[in-house]
Amino acid sequence: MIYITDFSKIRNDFPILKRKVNGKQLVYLDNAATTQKPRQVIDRITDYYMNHNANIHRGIHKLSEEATEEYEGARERTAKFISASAREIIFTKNTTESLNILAYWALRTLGKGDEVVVSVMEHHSNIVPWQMLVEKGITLKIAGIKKDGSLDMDHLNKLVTKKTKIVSIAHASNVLGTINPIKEIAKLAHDAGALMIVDGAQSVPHMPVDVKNLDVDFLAFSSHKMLGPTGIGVLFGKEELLKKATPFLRGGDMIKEVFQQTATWNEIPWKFEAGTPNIADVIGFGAAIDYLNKIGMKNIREHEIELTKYAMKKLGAMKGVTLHGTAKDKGGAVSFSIDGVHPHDTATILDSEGIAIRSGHLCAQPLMERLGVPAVGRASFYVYNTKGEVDKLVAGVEKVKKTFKVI
Ligand code: C6P
Repeated sequence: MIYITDFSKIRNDFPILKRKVNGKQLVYLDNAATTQKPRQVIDRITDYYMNHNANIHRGIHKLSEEATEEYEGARERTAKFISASAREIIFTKNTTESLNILAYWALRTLGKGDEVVVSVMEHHSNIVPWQMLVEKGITLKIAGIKKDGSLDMDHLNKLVTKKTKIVSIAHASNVLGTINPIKEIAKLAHDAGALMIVDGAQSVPHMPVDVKNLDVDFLAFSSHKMLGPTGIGVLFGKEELLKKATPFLRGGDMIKEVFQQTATWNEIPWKFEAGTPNIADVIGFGAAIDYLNKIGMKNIREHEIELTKYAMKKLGAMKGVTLHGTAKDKGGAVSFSIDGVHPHDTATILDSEGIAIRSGHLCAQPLMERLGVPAVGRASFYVYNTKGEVDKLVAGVEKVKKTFKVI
């Protein structure tokens, strides 16, 4: 187990962190968008293509057996990571696809008079798919937030009724950083007879997440936000629900028997994985999970709390800088505005200093409207970031203020 004091050593595992951008040492603070990859993940993918490449579940030959074993091994590790069983883990393309699979299932099963509840802090991936249901006469209700960016639980309580069939909420906001009380919300949903879906894109990479303890029905997250490759998402679903659900994608590998007009489905989870999957990147994702487990998710959470507190204290003390999202329970995303400066200008000046942040609506336009801003700047942290990098960010923001004469 690596302890918090060893976090500086982690940087050596990430080749990209050595590079320069605009002549300056790269300071990568766009981890909520995607994280960098350690050598261990890159090497695992290379090893797969160099030594084991074959299609899975199909061939009675050594390479196919090895590829299948590695692919299913990654599923086992993913399951353990969130305290689920391997049968409950479906590999998808990303969080967005995972949530769309659920929305398509809801489209087939829900009808007029049914209701779905989300919150105003959702990423577009947890709003736009549910809007498909509105066309069918299903009501989409949006829970509000409080001034500090925490979820308005009183409002949510009022919105969830016997008509509610689905409550779908982000575990952590990609803009505000707010960590929502999912266990409490799941109880609220279940008491009303609704399913609890969680967008875990910004929580699973950053803290221990236990689906059994939270008692959630579905959980979606992405490999690329937790040191793994792009192109891999996860959809966890409780076994009994996955057995009942109709597969959205159909074709090879997801069937048991095919007749001329009908077909029967494979067992879960393979029923939901039609066609040849992204084998190499699932295996790479397995390596990312091994890497995170070595550090320990509790340690990662502690490290990010420390960096976030430090960044919020420093940025929050700067005149003309407004922080968006100051809830007590917060992940490592710090969004801010500088008076009279468009966030794209902020990001451009920071980039000239080698500092990568994200700016824009961050795929959360309803939230921007609620905050009364068109866009924000966002710094987001991960395992390899340091307090020294936060100091560079603060110096960069100072430069932005000077450039735009913000006093
Ligand atoms: N947020 C960000 O910069 P995908 O793109 O499918 O892997 O993840 C979508 C998604 C869903 N929910 C939340 C809370 C998210 O933060 C994201 C991705 C990135 O904030 C890219 S827009």
